[in-house]
Amino acid sequence: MKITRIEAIPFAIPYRKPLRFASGAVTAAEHVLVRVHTDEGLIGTAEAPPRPYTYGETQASVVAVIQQLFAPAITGLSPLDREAIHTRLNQTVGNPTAKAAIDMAAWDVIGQALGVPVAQLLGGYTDRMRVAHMLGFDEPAAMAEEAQRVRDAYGITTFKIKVGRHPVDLDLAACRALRAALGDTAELYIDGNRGWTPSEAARALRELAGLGLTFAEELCPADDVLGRRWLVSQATIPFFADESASRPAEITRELLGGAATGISIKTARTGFTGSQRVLGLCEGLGVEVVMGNQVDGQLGSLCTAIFGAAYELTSRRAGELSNFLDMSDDLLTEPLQIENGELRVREAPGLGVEIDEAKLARYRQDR
Ligand code: MUC
Ligand code: MG
Repeated sequence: MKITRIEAIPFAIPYRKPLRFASGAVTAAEHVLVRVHTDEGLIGTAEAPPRPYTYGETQASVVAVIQQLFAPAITGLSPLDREAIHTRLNQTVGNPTAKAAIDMAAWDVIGQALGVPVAQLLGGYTDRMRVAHMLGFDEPAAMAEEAQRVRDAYGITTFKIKVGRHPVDLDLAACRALRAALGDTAELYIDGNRGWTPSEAARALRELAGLGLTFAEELCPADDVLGRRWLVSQATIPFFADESASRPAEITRELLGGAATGISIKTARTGFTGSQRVLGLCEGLGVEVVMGNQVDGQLGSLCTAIFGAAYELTSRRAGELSNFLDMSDDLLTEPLQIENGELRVREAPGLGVEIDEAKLARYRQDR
């Protein structure tokens, strides 16, 4: 079986409620649908969510790099030749979500060809993940109200609170409001998207010490090299690296340098193949992981759940799988369902998804 062509289709679906965080905001899912076609007629599908403020990619750059560089580089290879595919893709630096979408679409083809769901091909640990919901910037009372609504509607009891604002006290008030509204049994953690200085972050962690937060993520930039080590050395909860450490070498540097004690794995940027390497590295180093969300749509969220469900280590924590709930629509014929705080992977071969062509025609940006 050979790859014959790769489609990169830009589409835009508005969010009902924009997600705001310290490094940016998402008001519409301006993503790219990637389709890997083969000479056997199988088509693999995945989505790339460009995040200019995180990786420098845009919707137009994802389409261009796939059309101009990646498709010509890997056409003619078998989807099974993942090492050859990645060696060729990595001749171009950067462009993580474009590479990841091609990787996951190739795995979709492999699963379909073998008649096996990708979660089983990857590891087959379980068939579901617990879901964590991400709360973007808002007034403390509104954030608490949203969390209660999501808990009551979907059974979700783990929440990631976006912080990194100024004044810092606004975020501290939001964290306290959430704990008061949700009670002691809810699991809460914070993500600063590099918004604070190390000293602001240190003060925030001290003030939040009694709140029972599970961990903190990217409170200050990794480029504050000594400041971040100073912060992590005094933190009494794990400090997770997300956007500062996505490639294995970056992860090794941050962990061994004392600038992080846990790692967020995002299939949106490392696909399945790269995420396997990241997971193995974290396992070998004895480091905790969380399945993170790149503000993915349903297809991307399902990919996160598929990888997370495949392994024991990634299944320990709730995965960030619910951003799609705020989108006004999506492309899958069969929408994802979150029930009792869990998202199940599918039993069909590959990723188990079908694209609604009428919706794609409506939301695509290139016609
Ligand atoms: C996250 O965990 O940081 C927001 C920006 C981004 O790149 O990912 C999201 C969520
Ligand atoms: Mg993050």
